[in-house]
Order: sequence, then structure tokens, then C-alpha cells
Amino acid sequence: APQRQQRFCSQKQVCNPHRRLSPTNLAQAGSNLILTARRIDALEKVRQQCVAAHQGAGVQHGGQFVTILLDVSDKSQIASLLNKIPTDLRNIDILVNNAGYVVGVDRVGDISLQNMEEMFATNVFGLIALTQLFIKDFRERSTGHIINIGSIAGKEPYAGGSIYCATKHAVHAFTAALMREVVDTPVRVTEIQPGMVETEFSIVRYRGDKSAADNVYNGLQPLVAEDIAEEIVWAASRPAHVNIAELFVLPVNQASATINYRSN
Ligand code: 8X3
Repeated sequence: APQRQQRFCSQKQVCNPHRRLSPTNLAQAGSNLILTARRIDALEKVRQQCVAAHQGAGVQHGGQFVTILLDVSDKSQIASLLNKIPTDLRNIDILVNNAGYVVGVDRVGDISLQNMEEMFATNVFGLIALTQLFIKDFRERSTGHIINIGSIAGKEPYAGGSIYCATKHAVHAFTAALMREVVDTPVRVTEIQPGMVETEFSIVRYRGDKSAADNVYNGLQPLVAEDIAEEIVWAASRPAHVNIAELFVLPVNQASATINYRSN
């Protein structure tokens, strides 16, 4: 039952206190949340939004929100993470692997080793490391749900995105293999595969060039982070015998990932 569950979110869990018809984020749904990200000031704002969303929803359970500084690409930070979680919140029920990173639209031949390593370190090795941290406990307690944020880029590669697409294909393969490994347990494994979502993601892809980032969404209305938060809540709140294996979520006017990102 949701009231018994603690949720663990890698990166920010977006809360929108203005949409209260049904829980659209885990704070409104009455979860306790361990929120992690690299930017502790941004995370603190999310924590405050969670407090407001929880109060606005009027639910009696949940409402404990903890922030922990975490760069998922840093092995030593992953190793010390469990000790930083308050003891009364250590029985995690849901792991949301949301941290994802793309930098550059360079073609193969021009991609720097550093950029390549950074993308794999966050999108693939960080996600795997966090999963390994919790999966044994999930198995032992016969509970748990791992929700990995994949991408349309994990289904459909595009020019200018070779490394990012490779990382998201890796997320897809890892998640699918994990689902098969725990198929004889109550542990659930979900991959959510968003298309275009307007966040800071594109600005980083274009190395801070906001107009280039905005240009990506020209002519269509992209998804917003809350749309994906809603899908996370929905997948997590299905009855225990239901596993949402994959959720492919697109803006209504996007049907393909084949956007030829311009070269720098
Ligand atoms: C992000 C979606 O279309 O930029 O994962 O690859 S896209």
C-alpha cells in the first residue's frame, strides 16, 4: 500500500501543487521521498515543492522528504549513499533512476573521450550502480519497484546522438534483462521512454546555447517534467500483480526521434 512505502528518487521528482485531481507526483500520493541530485540548492526547492504538494493533497501518510547530494557518476558517492539515508527511511520500496545527461551533437569522429565517458558514467553506470545498491534488499524483502527513465533514443537512434542513443539503448537492454532476472519475485521493473520533454536537458546538449535548445521544440508542444512524474506515479500505483514493463510517452505531434541535430 502506498502509505507503507518509501520512495527513492535519483534526481529531482517534480511536484506541481496546482494539479490535484489525482496524485500527479509521489509527494501528493503520500510517499516519503529521498531526493538526490548534484545541485543541492535546486534540490532544496524541489523539497519545498514536495512539502507544499503533500500539504495541498491533504493526505495523512508520507510527507517525509530528505535531500542528499549525489552525483550518480561518482562511485564513492554511490558507495556512501545508504549511510546518508535516515535509518527510519531505509526500507526503500521504489527506486526511480532519472539522472540522464547528453552533451553535444558531435558526429562520430569528433566526439571527445571525456564527453563519451561522462554520458556513459551517468546514464548507464550510475543507473546500474544504484540498481545494484537496492536490488538485493528488494529481493530479500520480496518487494520493490525499479523505474528506469529510458528514452525514445533507446528505441530509435539519430544522427548527432550516437553516444546518447547508445547509452539509452544500454538502459533498455539492462532494464529488460533485469525484468527477466526478477520475473519469479514480486519485484517490479519499469522502463519509461519519453520523447521530447522540455527541461534543462536540451540546453546542456547544446552546451548552454538556449536558442539552439529552444529550436528543438519549434512547431510542437513538448512534454513537461510533470507529464513524466505522472507516469511514474501511475506505474508505481498499479496493483501488485501488474508490472508496467514499458511506457513510451510522446508529445502529440512527435512520432519519431529522427531529428538531425545540427553540428556545433
Ligand atoms: C531525450 C529525448 O528526443 O532528445 O531522451 O532523444 S530525445
